[in-house]
Amino acid sequence: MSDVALKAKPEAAAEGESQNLTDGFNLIIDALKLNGLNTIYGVPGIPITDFARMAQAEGIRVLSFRHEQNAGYAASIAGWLTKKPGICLTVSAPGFLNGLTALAHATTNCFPMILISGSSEREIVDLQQGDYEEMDQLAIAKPLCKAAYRVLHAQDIGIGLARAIRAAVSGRPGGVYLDLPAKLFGQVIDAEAGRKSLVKVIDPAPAQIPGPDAVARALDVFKSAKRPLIILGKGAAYAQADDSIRQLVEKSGAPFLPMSMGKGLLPDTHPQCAGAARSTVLKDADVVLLIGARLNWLLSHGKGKAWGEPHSKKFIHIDIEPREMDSNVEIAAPLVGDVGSCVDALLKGMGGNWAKAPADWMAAVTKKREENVAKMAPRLMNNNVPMDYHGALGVLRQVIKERPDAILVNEGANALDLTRGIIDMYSPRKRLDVGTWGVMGIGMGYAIGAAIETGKPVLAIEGDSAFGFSGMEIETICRYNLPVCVVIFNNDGVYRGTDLNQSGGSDPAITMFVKGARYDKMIEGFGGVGVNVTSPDELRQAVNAAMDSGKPTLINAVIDPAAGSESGRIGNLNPQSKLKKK
Ligand code: OXT
Ligand code: ADP
Ligand code: MG
Repeated sequence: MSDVALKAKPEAAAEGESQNLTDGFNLIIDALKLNGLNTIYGVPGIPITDFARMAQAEGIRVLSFRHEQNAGYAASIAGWLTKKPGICLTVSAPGFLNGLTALAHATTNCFPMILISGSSEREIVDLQQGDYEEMDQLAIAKPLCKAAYRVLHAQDIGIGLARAIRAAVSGRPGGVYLDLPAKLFGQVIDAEAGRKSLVKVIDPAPAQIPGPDAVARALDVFKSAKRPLIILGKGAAYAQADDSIRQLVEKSGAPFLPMSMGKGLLPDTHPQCAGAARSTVLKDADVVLLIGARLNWLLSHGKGKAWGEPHSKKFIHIDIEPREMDSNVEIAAPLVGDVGSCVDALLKGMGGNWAKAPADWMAAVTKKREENVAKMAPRLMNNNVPMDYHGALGVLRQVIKERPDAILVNEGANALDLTRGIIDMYSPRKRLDVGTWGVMGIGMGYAIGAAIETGKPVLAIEGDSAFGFSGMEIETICRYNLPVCVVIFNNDGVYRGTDLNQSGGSDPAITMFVKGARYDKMIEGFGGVGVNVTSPDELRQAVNAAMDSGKPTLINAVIDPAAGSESGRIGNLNPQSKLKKK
């Protein structure tokens, strides 16, 4: 921690009072650094510009974005990757609101993040007298995050940040809002009192050990399985209990199904991986062990046709949040605790003589998996022009195979669903995507956050629509010279580029973009490398060059506008009118 001695001269010192003073600016910086929070993602402006300048001067890495939402997504993924809250800094009202979507996204996805926003004069805001950017930000943030706090006095900054950190990372992680009114920054207090007021948070996310009865119950149910299945969610990846999870899976001999951001916890090429036999394992398993994955829409709520109902499946559920149990279906063996402690307790209980899952079950899963892989294989080898998704992804799959440490960011509809299925992941926390809400717009923020936090090369595979939500941040990528290669699957629109305006009028159809757009030209304007490719061979060359050079690159990959389908793999969620068309 830097000394809380004066860095910028607070006002009172000029008036000849004590020289040993500090102020809100310095205390916030010192509190962040004391807790190892050394990176801020944000957008400057009133009232936080000087704060951000001083933070940079004091050695905090401050990344300036073009829009707060993207800074917020960067902070949210930084939290997931590091288990420390990612920090997003915004100005008041509009900047705060721009950051709020990302805060809600962090909360929904259980990523630890703190949105710190400057705010206007409390007295004027509360009397609604029309201050500059007047808004009751605390009240608005509350329903969208785990906790929301406001600090009014400089001596409370240390406690305020400590509360925010604990709320973000303890128990189920999530988003926290910290409201800092403009007046707070300039408040001056005695430097020694200020130093003493800071809090270094000890053990911010304490282990949550499962009860012995719950462990014994879970083992009983698991042992009774004839067709066990282990589902690995993004909570399992977040926990960073990678070795224990691998041991549990291998000891059990059961097939495992990785959720999208759980991919790579064990390699997708592992003999027990059931990613390519998804329908079969969900339908036929008799005991399902969920590790850090919720039975939400992405798992058909644990019921219905996808789960082979009527059935007599039993669920064992590991989650840190007790209220997640029985949220959608009855959980036979709830195991409440942190993933690392729960998995270690199961491993201990399994001992050295645990009988592996019946061989005929694993054989049935392997058969289905091999059939699906074989069906897909020829499609991935094509060198067609115009390119289809499979031809392009066949190339990108090889790029990741050769660089298993690279981070893959992915959003879109077809561009998302086909990438998830086709590109194998080999190592944990390398696949970052739209998450629980299916949000378009995470792309460039995630790419920047991942490059900054991990120092690894990033490949972002983006639908052309998805990219548009955060596209301006390619300037940010160029400005910080980050090793990010963006591949835009350009099929002229949302889902497809072939829609017609059903009125017959001259406006384009609602899902259509400018035909033949050249996104590669955008990055050239900022000094990055832009490439236009029309075949898988050209794509291979361009991506390899980008990943090898580490230069900010944007590849416009021209995809057949007719290749996609409505909403990718989730077209069934679109409501349709049963009435006849007019
Ligand atoms: O077992 P079976 O036989 O069933 O086979 C399965 C697997 O076993 C098999 N498989 C494999 N086979 C062979 N080899 C391998 N390696 C392999 N791996 C798997 O393949 C099948 C399918 O497997 P999968 O995918 O795992 O299974 P399934 O059944 O699909 O899984 C179900 C789900 C629900 C878990 C899965 O589909 C999933 O995770 N889906 C996530 C979907 C999602 O979140 N989508 C994003 C939102 S869509 C929409 O909302 C969009 N918007 C609106 C919008 C949004 N979202 N946000 C905001 C802020 N504003 C607006 C917009 C604007 S998308 C969108 C833009 C789209 O246009 P773009 O231009 O960006 O993109 P393009 O579509 O490319 O044009
Ligand atoms: P996915 O979308 O991959 O299925 P979800 O976001 O639905 O994953 O579920 C993640 C779950 O993981 C959440 O219910 C969350 O409470 C839980 N979780 C997060 N961190 C931990 C942890 N360290 N230990 C146990 N559970 C955790
Ligand atoms: Mg598209």
